[in-house]
Amino acid sequence: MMAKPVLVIGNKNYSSWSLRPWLLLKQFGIAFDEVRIPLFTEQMPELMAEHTPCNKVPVLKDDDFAVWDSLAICEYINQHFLVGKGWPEDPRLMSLGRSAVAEMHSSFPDLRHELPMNVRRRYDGVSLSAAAQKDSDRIISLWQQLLAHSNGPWLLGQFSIADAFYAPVASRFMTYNIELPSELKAYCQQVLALEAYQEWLSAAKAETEVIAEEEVEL
Ligand SMILES: N[C@@H](CCC(=O)N[C@@H](CS)C(=O)NCC(=O)O)C(=O)O
Repeated sequence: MMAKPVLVIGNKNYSSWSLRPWLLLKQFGIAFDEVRIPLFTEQMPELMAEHTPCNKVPVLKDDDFAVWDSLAICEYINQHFLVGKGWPEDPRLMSLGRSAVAEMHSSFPDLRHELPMNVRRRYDGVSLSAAAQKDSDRIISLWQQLLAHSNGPWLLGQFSIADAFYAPVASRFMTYNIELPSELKAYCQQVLALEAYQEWLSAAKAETEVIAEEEVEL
């Protein structure tokens, strides 16, 4: 029997990068083991060195082969475990999805900085800087474009890598109660209602670590 892949992740409450491949594997019913490494602790470098020289989660281990970086991992999962089902078949829809995922990977620094993922908390009355508001507005128009093109209910029609990639944003929008057009609020609620997301949330609630820099004080 082939060994299950192993996903090395960080704290479920805070690690937005880890959530992406974890959700993709769960949504597609791929069996895997997970190793959780507490972020920003003294033991993290030593624990990580066992898996990769890159001191960052997530990392996917397939036998003794390691892939790091959430985007590379999702593409590896797509090729090796999902026979391409991580993307829609329609080439244009797939390219739109790839553009959206690349944009998520390389953009929105102000939103990420001001609204760290914190799945177990709920805030009211957060005010965004102009730069973070611009990031948020861009994500809103991007989601609207994808949903209009695909007809939903997921960003590219069926659940895909794009939804896994934007799940941490959906989580942030809900955590910080960000005002959204009604159809996008419904999209975020749909992400949070996934059984897999609920499993992640329960585990996050059971975690005891608090990373002060990731906790927004109003
Ligand atoms: N671009 C990387 C970013 C990974 C990343 O920054 N991971 C954070 C946790 S969410 C981390 O491991 N930080 C530890 C550190 O920087 O020492 C990816 O997509 O996987």
